[in-house]
Amino acid sequence: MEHSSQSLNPAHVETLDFLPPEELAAVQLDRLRQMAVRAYERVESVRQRWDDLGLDPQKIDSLSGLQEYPFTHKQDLRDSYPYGLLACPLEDVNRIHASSGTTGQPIVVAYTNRDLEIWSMAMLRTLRCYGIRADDVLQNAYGYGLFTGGLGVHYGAEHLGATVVPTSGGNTDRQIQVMQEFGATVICCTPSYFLHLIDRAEQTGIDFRKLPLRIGVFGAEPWSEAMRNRIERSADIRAFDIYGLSEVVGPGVAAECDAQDGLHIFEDLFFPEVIDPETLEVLPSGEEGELVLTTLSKEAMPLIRYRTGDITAFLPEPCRCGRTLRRIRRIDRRSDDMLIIRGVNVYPAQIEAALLSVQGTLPHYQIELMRRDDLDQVAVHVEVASSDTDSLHAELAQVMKKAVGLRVEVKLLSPQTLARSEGKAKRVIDRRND
Ligand code: DLL
Repeated sequence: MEHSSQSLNPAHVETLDFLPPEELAAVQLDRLRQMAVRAYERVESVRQRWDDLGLDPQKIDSLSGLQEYPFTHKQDLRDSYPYGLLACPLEDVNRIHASSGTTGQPIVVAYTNRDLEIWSMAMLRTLRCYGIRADDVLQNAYGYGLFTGGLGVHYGAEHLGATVVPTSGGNTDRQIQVMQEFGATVICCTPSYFLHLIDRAEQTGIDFRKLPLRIGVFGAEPWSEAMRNRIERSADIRAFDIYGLSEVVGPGVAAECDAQDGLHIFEDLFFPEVIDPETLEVLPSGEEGELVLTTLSKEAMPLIRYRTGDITAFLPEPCRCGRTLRRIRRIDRRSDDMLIIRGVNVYPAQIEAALLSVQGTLPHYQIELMRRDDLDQVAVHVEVASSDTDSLHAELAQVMKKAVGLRVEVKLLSPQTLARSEGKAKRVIDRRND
């Protein structure tokens, strides 16, 4: 079967996860050239830029040839808001999603009908990676709307044949009620929202471990291995990581498999590179850098060498699940996440790992940055279950100093003190310019 029709056939699409590497590379090269030519011919700003650099996409004859092409940045999407990067007439666009981002400056992403079908197939492959089946009842608590999480997961799950319960985000008590009454076996939401669901359920005397729930599909924000352990234990489920970003498609770019050891990238659809964010050189497998993605099938808004800002590395070993798709390490931070405190580089992920390594802490925390006497200070607010707060406080202060290399003020809170999020958690509050 032709690879292009395979991409759209639910019965065959999974074979793309297992292609021999040479065959995959041939599919990628063919699609890359077509994609680049499409962008060049149809997007004015792309053509101008490539003409200035003397680049002719017809001449791309190897995957490494892509390295001559300039990167696309988030700012390019903002500057072209809303329709400047479309590679098809608006009447061929079947759906729009948008993300407001942390800065509030919006970006828009567009899909033709074929783009939507391919996205559904990418999501179907994602859900199969986790072992989700047609007889599962899948509660989708990712937000429906301009955010890609809700509808992205929804159509993949419908194509899989699962029973979809489209709760969207929020309305926590109702989520729990639906989960119980409909017998959900799969829950999809951000990891932080799932922790909130667990908490709320406990308060009302409901134990997730006693429900039929067996799989969680968690992503859209960074989470750690320590967080996974806590989640899996408190709900007696397997918690899988799902990665994606609106600019490129939404969820369904990369997914963990049964091995829970890195995420397979759907490389026939998204060509990945890992670059050094300073020198911009492409890094060899195993080295940590910024993930750069090129869409290989998108009609409405092809993106060439999009700098995601997400930090990861390729895992060089083959995966024991047998998929030949390369894996990336879980994304625990972004290049713009880094906090510089009194000259020391600190990532929220380091703080989370340190906090959760101490028994008695709860996975609800917030990092506060302040300025006192012209010096940056960092305080970590964390909810704790323990009543022996004195020794816990001392232990946390010590662990934190070791992990971060700075004195961090630790503030212990009673359970349920911090505001909960229904989508992406806000972990850092910066009051340095207040
Ligand atoms: O968050 C798409 C999505 C929806 C992914 C549902 C997974 C599940 P955006 O709102 O555009 O899209 O945010 C994309 O979120 O560049 C990462 O920084 C972060 N992110 C997404 N998934 C993960 C993950 C959706 N599994 C941005 N781990 C990305 C860590 C993640 N960070």
